[in-house]
Order: sequence, then C-alpha cells, then structure tokens
Amino acid sequence: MAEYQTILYQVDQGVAAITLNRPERLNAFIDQMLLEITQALKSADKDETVRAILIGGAGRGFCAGQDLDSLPETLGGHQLYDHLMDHYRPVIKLLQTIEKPILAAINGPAAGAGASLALACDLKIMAKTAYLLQAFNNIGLIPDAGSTWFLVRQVGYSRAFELAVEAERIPAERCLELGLVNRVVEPDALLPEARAWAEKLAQRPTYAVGLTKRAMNRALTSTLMEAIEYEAHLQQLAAQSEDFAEGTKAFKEKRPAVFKGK
Ligand code: LHQ
Repeated sequence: MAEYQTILYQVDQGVAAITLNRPERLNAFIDQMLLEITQALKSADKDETVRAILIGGAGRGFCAGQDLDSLPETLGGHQLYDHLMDHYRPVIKLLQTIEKPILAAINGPAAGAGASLALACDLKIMAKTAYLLQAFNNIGLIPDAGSTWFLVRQVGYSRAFELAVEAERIPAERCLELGLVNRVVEPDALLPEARAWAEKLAQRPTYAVGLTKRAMNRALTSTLMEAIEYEAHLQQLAAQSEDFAEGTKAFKEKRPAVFKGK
C-alpha cells in the first residue's frame, strides 16, 4: 500500500476511508495532499474489496480549501488555471466517475475548495456544529473546483448565487434544509454513524449502485428521452449481474439478499 504523508488511507469492511490529515491547518489543500487524494481514490477504485468510500477530516476541520500559504510562487499567466486543472480537476473528476458510493463525513468547517470537495461526494453526513463556507468571494476569488456546477444544480441559481456572493457560514441545519447534505447528527455521533452508513452501502449491489451513479450524472445534462434510453442501456448490463440473480432469488425465497457487488 502506498505511503501517504498528508492523508490517512485505510480499507476495512469493504470501506476505503480517506482522512485528510493536516489538522493544524484545518486540512487545507497543498499540492501533495491533492496528489495523495488522487492516488488514494484510484486505489479505492481499483480495489475490488472496496465497495464504498468515506472521506473525512482529522481534527476539528473538514477542509479549509486551498492552503493560502502555499499558493504557486506567482499567479500570473496561466499559473492558477494550471493549478486548478492539474491538481483539483482530477480529484473532482474521480469523485464523479468512480462507480462506487462516496460519502463525505463533514466534521467541521468545509471552506472554499474544501466545500467543493464535500459537495462533489455522492452523500454527505454532517456534524451539527459544522458548516460549509463558499469562502472564495471573501478573498476576491470565484467559486472553483466544481462549486458553481454543484451549487446551481443542488440549490438552484438564485440561492447558489446568494451563497457564493454572501460567502457566509452555512450552518449544518441550513445545509440540510437546502438539500446540500443528507443527514445532520450530533458531533459525537458523526464518525460512528458515517462508518455504519458506509459499511451498509458496502453491502449493497455495488455494480448496480455504480451504474445508478453513472445514469444520474448523465441525467444532469440530458433530456428525459435521452435519460430513458440511457437507463435502458445500463439496465441491460445490470440485469446480467450476479447481484440481480441473487436479488430476484432472495425475493422469491423471502429472505434478505446477500450481494457480492458483482
Ligand atoms: C489556513 C487556512 C487556509 C492556510 C485555515 N490556508 N491556513 C484558491 C486559489 C488557488 C487555487 C485553487 O483554489 C482556490 C480555492 C480555494 O479554496 S480559495 C479559499 C481558500 N480558503 C479560505 O479562504 C478559507 C480560509 N480559512 C478561514 O476562513 C477560516 O480558517 C475558517 C472560517 C475556515 C475557520 O475559522 P476558525 O475556526 O476561526 O479557524 P482559524 O482561522 O483560526 O484556522 C486555524 C488555523 O488554520 C490557523 O492557523 P494558526 O497558525 O493561526 O492557528 C489558520 O491560519 C489556518 N488555516 N484555513 N485556507
């Protein structure tokens, strides 16, 4: 297994847990961390024993976005553009394309590109005391690493614009109300509940879960008729899986299905 310096990576009970681990900086991103997250996501993708991915932060923060003390030397020319394209885009792309469920456990502040990271996950569970912060406009930048895309789709244009330009802390309960996260729990319950949820997801028919993710992401940019056709195409594949055979057999035998993710 690869050695990581800025993250922790552990596979257990079908769950790959990736923990951002620069707690003294609220897990702000440096280049190495982004490369290590990319590497860990690729490992989790390849590893057949992994059937769910859990992303969290060490210490009191989830992720404070780009480490503002380690920006590229100069920001002229295409420096910032290259930085976003080379280091951030691969992470967000993997989160969207890995055909396994990805759960964010938001333990504390998720700011700037740290909020983008959280929003890019398929599911989000959040501590009552945590918050999202579209911090970008506060320092004269625009939402990046996918935040514009996620926000307009998840809360609609006008609210997305408000969250971005007001750039205030969005408390957990408000995140829940807006549909930005799925569940809010007491801070002490976050880790156990996130882990239990991830382990439960890892028992699901992973192939069908992955195809569901593919279909829903495609649906974000397709017409209804295109979506129906794409569903039919993927359903043809799902119907050939071992899990479909097991699912229908278990139904007839009136017992819970035991899925293998194949
Ligand atoms: C930090 C950071 C941080 C360094 C906390 N950097 N040290 C931009 C440019 C280029 C390319 C790519 O993309 C981006 C996208 C972005 O992500 S831009 C947005 C960058 N992030 C921010 O603007 C958020 C900055 N952080 C904050 O506003 C606060 O830290 C929040 C509101 C997140 C938390 O506030 P507090 O709970 O009061 O904690 P704190 O501010 O005291 O932070 C704790 C320590 O972490 C502190 O260090 P210190 O040595 O004083 O204990 C901070 O300096 C450090 N830290 N975020 N992004």
